[in-house]
Amino acid sequence: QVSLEDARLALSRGDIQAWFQPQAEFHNGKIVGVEALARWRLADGRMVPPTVFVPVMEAGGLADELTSLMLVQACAWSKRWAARGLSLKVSVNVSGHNLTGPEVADRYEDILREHGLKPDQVVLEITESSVMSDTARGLGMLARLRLKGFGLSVDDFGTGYSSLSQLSQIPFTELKIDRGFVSGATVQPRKRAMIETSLDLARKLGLDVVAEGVETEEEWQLLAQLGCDVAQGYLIAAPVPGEQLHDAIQRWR
Ligand code: G
Ligand code: G
Ligand code: NA
Ligand code: MN
Repeated sequence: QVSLEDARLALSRGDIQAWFQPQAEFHNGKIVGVEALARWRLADGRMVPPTVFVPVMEAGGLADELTSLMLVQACAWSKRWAARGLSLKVSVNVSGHNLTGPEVADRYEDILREHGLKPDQVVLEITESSVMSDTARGLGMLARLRLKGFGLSVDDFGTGYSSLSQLSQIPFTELKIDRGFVSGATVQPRKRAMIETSLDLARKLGLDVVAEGVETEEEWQLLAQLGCDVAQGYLIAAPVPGEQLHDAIQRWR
């Protein structure tokens, strides 16, 4: 649907932007973080979904360029929000294609330093486990990032893209419960059981728990009662461009 050349051009022209979706603490509703999500707007206004262009970029060797761009934008916005009194952690998605060697970890650290951000203000969400869970290089690079102070989150927990073996090998700080378990959990005991078991494991490993795809007040109530720490989903806000984040947060509660 999109060519590698299109993707390369879009990156260099600035047609790819980070949008941000807020994350709220269950216990008081306070917004404590955002997830950066890549958005590509074509000249005619149509959007190319990340599920289409991210794999093209990854296959074509552009994974690192995309992630660096997302980190730079996350840092830049983080500083602007801080100036407006919003102190937020920023989560950025990475995949096995990003974990190519120690020099990449050093560069991510450099990007933060250039923007005056501390690594403990940034969480890297690990998707597509396969590539890195079986390479020593990927595991080594994640360990290096963690030592530098970056948070590490296991994304889509409970789906095929994340696994218990990943959890045991990588020094994660956070677990994101996949929205497939959140949706329907109020009426399906089996989904609720999956969430309870994930929470139990996360507690024992000392991980923060983020519930993804929270869409209704009923889901919020259930997840709060079960003991999740942080919620992300349309109930709070959809992903928005950086300049709209402040307003999106104002509309929430
Ligand atoms: O934003 P949306 O829900 O459409 O995202 C669809 C998928 O694309 C999600 O799995 C999300 O993690 C992924 N995605 C969005 N932005 C990025 C990015 O910057 N890097 C990577 N690797 N994946 C991303
Ligand atoms: O795989 P990852 O968790 O990064 O995917 C995030 C994706 O989920 C983004 O594309 C985002 O737009 C989408 N998303 C965020 N909140 C909700 C929600 O409440 N419901 C649904 N269906 N999708 C959501
Ligand atoms: Na993610
Ligand atoms: Mn997810």
